[in-house]
Amino acid sequence: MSVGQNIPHDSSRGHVTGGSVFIDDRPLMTGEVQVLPIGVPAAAGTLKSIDFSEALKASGVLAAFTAQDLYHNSWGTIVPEQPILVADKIGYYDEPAVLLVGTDMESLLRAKKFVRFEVEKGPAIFTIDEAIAKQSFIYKANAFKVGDADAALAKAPHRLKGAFECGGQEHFYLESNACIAYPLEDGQMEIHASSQHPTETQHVVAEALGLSLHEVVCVVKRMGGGFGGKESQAAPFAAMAALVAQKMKRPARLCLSKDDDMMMTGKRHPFKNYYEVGFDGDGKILALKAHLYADGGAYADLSSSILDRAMFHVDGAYYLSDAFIEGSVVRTNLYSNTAFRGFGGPQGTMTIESIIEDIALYLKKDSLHIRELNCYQKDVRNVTHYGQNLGHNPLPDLFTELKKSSDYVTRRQEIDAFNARSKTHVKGLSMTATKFGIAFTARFLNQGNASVNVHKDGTVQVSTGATEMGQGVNTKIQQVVAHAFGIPAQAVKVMATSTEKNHNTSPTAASSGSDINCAAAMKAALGIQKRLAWLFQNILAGTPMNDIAECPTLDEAQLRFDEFHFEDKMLTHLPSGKSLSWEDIVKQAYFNRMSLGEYAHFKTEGLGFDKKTSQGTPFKYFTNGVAVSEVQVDLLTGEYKILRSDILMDLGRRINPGIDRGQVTGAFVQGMGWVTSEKLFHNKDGKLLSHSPTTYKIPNVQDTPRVFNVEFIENHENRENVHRSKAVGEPPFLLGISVWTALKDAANAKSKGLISTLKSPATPEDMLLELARHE
Ligand code: MTE
Ligand code: QUE
Ligand code: MOS
Repeated sequence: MSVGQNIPHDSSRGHVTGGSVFIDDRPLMTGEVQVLPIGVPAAAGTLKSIDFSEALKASGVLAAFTAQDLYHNSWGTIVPEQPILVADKIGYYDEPAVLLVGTDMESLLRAKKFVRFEVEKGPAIFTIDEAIAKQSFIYKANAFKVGDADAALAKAPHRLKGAFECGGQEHFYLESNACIAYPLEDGQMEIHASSQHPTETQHVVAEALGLSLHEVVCVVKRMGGGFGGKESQAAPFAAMAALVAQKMKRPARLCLSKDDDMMMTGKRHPFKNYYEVGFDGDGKILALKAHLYADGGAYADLSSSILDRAMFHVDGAYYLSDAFIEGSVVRTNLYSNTAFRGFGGPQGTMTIESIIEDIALYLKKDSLHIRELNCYQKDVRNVTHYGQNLGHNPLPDLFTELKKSSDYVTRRQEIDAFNARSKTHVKGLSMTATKFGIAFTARFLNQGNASVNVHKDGTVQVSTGATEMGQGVNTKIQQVVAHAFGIPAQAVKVMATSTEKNHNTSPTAASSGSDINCAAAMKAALGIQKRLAWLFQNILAGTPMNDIAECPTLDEAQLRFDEFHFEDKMLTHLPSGKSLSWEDIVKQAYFNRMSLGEYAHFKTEGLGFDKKTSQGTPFKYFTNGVAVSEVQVDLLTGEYKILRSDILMDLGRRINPGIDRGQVTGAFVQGMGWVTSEKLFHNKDGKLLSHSPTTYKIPNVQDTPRVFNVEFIENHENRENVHRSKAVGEPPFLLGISVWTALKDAANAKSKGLISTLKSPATPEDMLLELARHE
């Protein structure tokens, strides 16, 4: 019974002993070269020429390559418009333009300063409002429409109009983008990359080098974190390394420094969302009109899908009867923004959570009252603004239970008393929710494949398209396969991901990596289980080995599969109670010349969304949770502490409770960092200034909630997914928003009627400025 157990992450030992191999831990090959990409020193305009002649004379430098050396110089997951290396038009400051190649990184870093760029600077756009004014757009979404928002707004007793703004976020994975390209025979190429999307890496490398897909293999053992940042943007760096490997016929290693990675790669999309909301005197939302603007940066990347997901999540946990939601992605002269845990969901949901705090202040009511009043219900008010029925909806129960277990009502009273009394501090309290749609909204991505091989000694190797980035997908796959065969988890190894074994795979993303790949692996395992059951059925019937026919399909009814049970390293025939050990049945299958390997393809059923009408079922199911955070702000400095956060989530029946707990706490803290201390600064030329941990502040252990309670509800109703589990990777990120709404609640406690203008992130400095508005 491996499923449901807290077995350790398959790399936990390796990560703490140093045994885990990341890209730059791979041993140096004879003749291997190092690659250093160098970015242009301007955010917009034209690159006229690059002079690297002096750099080439430096010791240790072997070569330099530019856009002209590539067979094909554009890539892009959705729109192929981004250069791998700048050819002429410049998109953003520090955009890679030249590859310096040498024997070692020290030499390359010394030689870097001798590279000269001739640039004709052009006008640059750095903000969403500038981009709107100049009509600089990448994508406009079809509007989402339900009811009649204009009429409902006109009739609403109260209206608020405003703009909600949130900033970008650096992924801050511990392993920067990294890859090594090994040239093989006949011009083939083997890429080892830190990538969430080996298939796209294979694709971009092949195209850039003028190869076909069958001439390129991409292998991913693991990542030192991805968080969405290595979904699309790992690929161009692999193409750079592969270009060098192809030209020099030597292995080429490209491992970015933290600073270069931060300057060159995209981040979470900043959003500025204009809205008008109508509500009644009790706080019931009657209408919402919104236009979401995402800052896509210089290129399209995944921005259109990210905007879509923001528009799908603008309801948060709250029913909208009449809504009109528009969305646009603007083009600016900043690094191209990309996938980041939540994929637009946080930016959408935070808008309505912010609006609810405003309504509460306006009506002088507790924000939790407004939330409970508007929360999606079970039988009525349970259809989203895009027409999907929520099905089994635990949200009302989650609110009720957390309100009780966190002692919300009493603490609110205590906080009110504290705020009336204290001259030096102000406290805030707020509960927010997550209702995260599980599935790629791009329907074709909801597929995967797996192969399961049982070896003669009964141990098992599994290969899928899932990539391990710390989230524990390998451990979950290991558990479901071990469970299927009734063998210990240690008897199953999940192998490195490779496009040679699993092809045409989707990125490990949208929180559905574990769902899809566990399902594919279980399907493959089932094929083997059936053959073993068939064999045992024949053995029990006394069929001579030579006469055992091919295993029939279940429909042919000769195999009574449900009479067989795999558990405790035994295959048991339930009616007779007879059993054979796992090792024995495997050996017998081998000697009887039966296949002990299986490949399976899985696709998520039941998805259908019509882009024209913006109605349908984009998601398989939803993962829900609620969190309540309490903060204390110093009125003199704006500095704050998170005194307590309580989380309650519905993850169905968890495959690995410990791993899921880690995902919940990790995502919450990452979300909290986004809304509090993680702020990106650029100079007037658009160069990123906050490009290292000294200038970019992620949460550390003292910043996390002083009291931190994480609990789960029992839910055995999720029949949609593997062993009734629910996806966990991204949904709890949105619960970090409760820290920001609590900060807003604290500032609102000092408001004399002014509606908050607090933006996200709310750094201590921002808190001080917001408090000063109310003096
Ligand atoms: N957890 C760790 N430790 N490291 C990561 O990079 N990425 C997150 C989440 N949890 C990430 C993580 C993101 S953005 C996604 S989409 C999911 O994991 C992907 O994995 P899954 O689909 O298997 O849950
Ligand atoms: C969530 C995601 C992704 C998504 C949609 C989601 C994602 C992703 C894509 C995507 C969309 C169009 C493409 C493509 C990928 O959509 O990660 O190749 O053509 O890559 O709801 O996480
Ligand atoms: Mo996660 S942002 O879908 O890689």
